[in-house]
Amino acid sequence: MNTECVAMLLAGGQGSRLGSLTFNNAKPAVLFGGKYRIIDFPLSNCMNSDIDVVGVLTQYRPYILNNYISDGSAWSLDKVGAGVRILPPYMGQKGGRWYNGTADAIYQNIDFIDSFDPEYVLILSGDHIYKMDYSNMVNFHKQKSADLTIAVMDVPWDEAHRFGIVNTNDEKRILEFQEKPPEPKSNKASMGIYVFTWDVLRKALIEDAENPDSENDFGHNVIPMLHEEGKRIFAYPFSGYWKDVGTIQSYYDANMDLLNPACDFDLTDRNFRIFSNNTSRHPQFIGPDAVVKHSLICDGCVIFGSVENSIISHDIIVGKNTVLKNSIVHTGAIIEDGAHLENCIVGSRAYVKSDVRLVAAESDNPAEIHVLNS
Ligand code: ADQ
Ligand code: ADP
Repeated sequence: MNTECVAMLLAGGQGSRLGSLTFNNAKPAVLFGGKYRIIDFPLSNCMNSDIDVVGVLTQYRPYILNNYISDGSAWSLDKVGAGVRILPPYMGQKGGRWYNGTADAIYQNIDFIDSFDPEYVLILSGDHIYKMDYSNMVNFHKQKSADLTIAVMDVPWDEAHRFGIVNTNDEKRILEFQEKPPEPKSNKASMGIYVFTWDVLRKALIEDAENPDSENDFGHNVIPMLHEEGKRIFAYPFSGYWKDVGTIQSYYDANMDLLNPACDFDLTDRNFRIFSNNTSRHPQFIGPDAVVKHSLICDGCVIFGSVENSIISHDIIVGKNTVLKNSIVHTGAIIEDGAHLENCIVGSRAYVKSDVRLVAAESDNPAEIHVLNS
């Protein structure tokens, strides 16, 4: 069992920018690419990186997420004494409280991490779509004798203000770190993926918790504090596909990337598979007059109409003479005969009546992607 590095997956943010997709569901449990949920990506990455212990920090509407993670076997995270553990906020002898910032969520679970006596702790987010072998990042951290390693990648300059921004020297040591600066000095962005030497992080979390002025957030507080203390902080460059799907627009775009042949995000790579925990369903049924083009269609669907450039999750009924184009449909939705949807996201169990015609403009404006929910 590998306990040299323990992963902690931050899955507790409310995800309010995903609107109705997170009304009754935590962001990491939102469906993605038809058969997946967002959390499949970090969990599968852990599996592909030989990480055996993953703590999942939840607090916002965790029911579907808990149910979905189950015993972790879908991602081979079910070894005796290790595996995936859901860590909600809890009551102790001194009382209990909700997690404040991201650093507080880890602080409240120091005992959990200590019980594995790890050398390193990997901090992950539950809202990123990417494939990464974390063992390469841990090796980089060791080679640099780092206290903290932050995965970074170049982002478009006009988006840089949404991220933690770093400046490095030739050895990739971080000389400057600014969390979401209004006027970024570089476009090298933190991906919110950190490898910490546990001793260093443990002390930093305690110090941060004792500071009444801190918001207990990694980006705003803990990383700047370690930087000021002169700790060895390095940037691990990542160049593959990575998308933070925190907004409806980025969520829609990342889904559509799966249908874009020019996009280099490949879910068919057998050497780096993404796993999901799906129940068994009947094979999809494509009716006699159905037209299905350039789409992902999952099990349990019954399709009579026309589906083009769309992602259709499980257990969906698409009636006769319907048109579904450039759209994403979540589990259990029913689209009645004759409905017409273009550039839409249809939420789980939505019922779209036959007279519905929603054709959102193909534009970069998220407001124009309709989200229908039940
Ligand atoms: P943000 O994405 O803005 O920036 P944040 O909103 O704090 O960071 O969320 C990080 C993750 O932690 C999310 O998965 C969220 O759901 C979860 N989370 C938030 N609060 C939590 C809590 N109290 N308990 C448990 N989980 C919680 C961060 C970095 C930036 C970096 C971007 C990259 O701060 O520097 O550029 O990620 O996306
Ligand atoms: P899958 O079976 O592919 O994992 P589902 O969407 O069918 O995905 O749901 C997974 C689990 O979450 C099921 O047990 C289901 O009953 C539950 N679930 C899904 N959506 C809701 C919801 N809106 N409210 C309560 N439970 C839900």
